[in-house]
Amino acid sequence: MGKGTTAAVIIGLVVLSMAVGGALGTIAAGNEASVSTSVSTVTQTTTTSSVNSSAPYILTMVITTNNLFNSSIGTQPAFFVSGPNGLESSANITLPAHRMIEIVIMNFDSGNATFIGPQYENVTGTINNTMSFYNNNAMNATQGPSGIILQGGQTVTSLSPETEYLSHTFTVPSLGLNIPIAADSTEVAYFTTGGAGSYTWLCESLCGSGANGSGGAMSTPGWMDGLLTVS
Ligand SMILES: [Cu+2]
Repeated sequence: MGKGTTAAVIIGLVVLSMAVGGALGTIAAGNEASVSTSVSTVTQTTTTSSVNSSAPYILTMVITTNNLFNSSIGTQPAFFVSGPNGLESSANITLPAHRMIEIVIMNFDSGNATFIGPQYENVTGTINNTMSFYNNNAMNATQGPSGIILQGGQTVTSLSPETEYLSHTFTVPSLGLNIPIAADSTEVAYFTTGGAGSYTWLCESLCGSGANGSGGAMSTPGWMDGLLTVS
């Protein structure tokens, strides 16, 4: 919107505001009450969005549980990518090459699952091999309509099945990246991408269906695995 248009909008709003005020004044006069009229103007600021390539690229992933897989398996947990159109499939995740990535994982799964091996309890492939996790920060319906519990966070190098419920992992074996995900938590980690390439990402916990938990979501792209393309 050009300046000329903005000025026209402001004038239009002023005129409209005065007209409404006048109408109110007329009604008020009939009711023998006094109404003060005010004229308000609206100013508009135009923000130019610029991409700062030195800022981290933010990948926000959301894990939800109430996803109908099919009628025989029922619901399964799934990773989604949060994007401009809401929760999008995680089957194909694209990241920029040679860039610091801030990965935010919001896990709404309260379940406990067994990791395929104890090595997946360790954070690897991130800056300092750490991540920060924030528990009990979900909007909690038991705390009343406006209840939000924030109890701080912790930067860790691993999770332990003795102290945390372990839900999932976000693992890219070819990049040495492994982020264990605690139940009901939000986690943030940073890592840098190298050159272009396509890699499998997957969850290394037995969170799917079947006798050993490796079916359903665990073997389906867009649920607990997919392709990560760096380009
Ligand atoms: Cu999983």
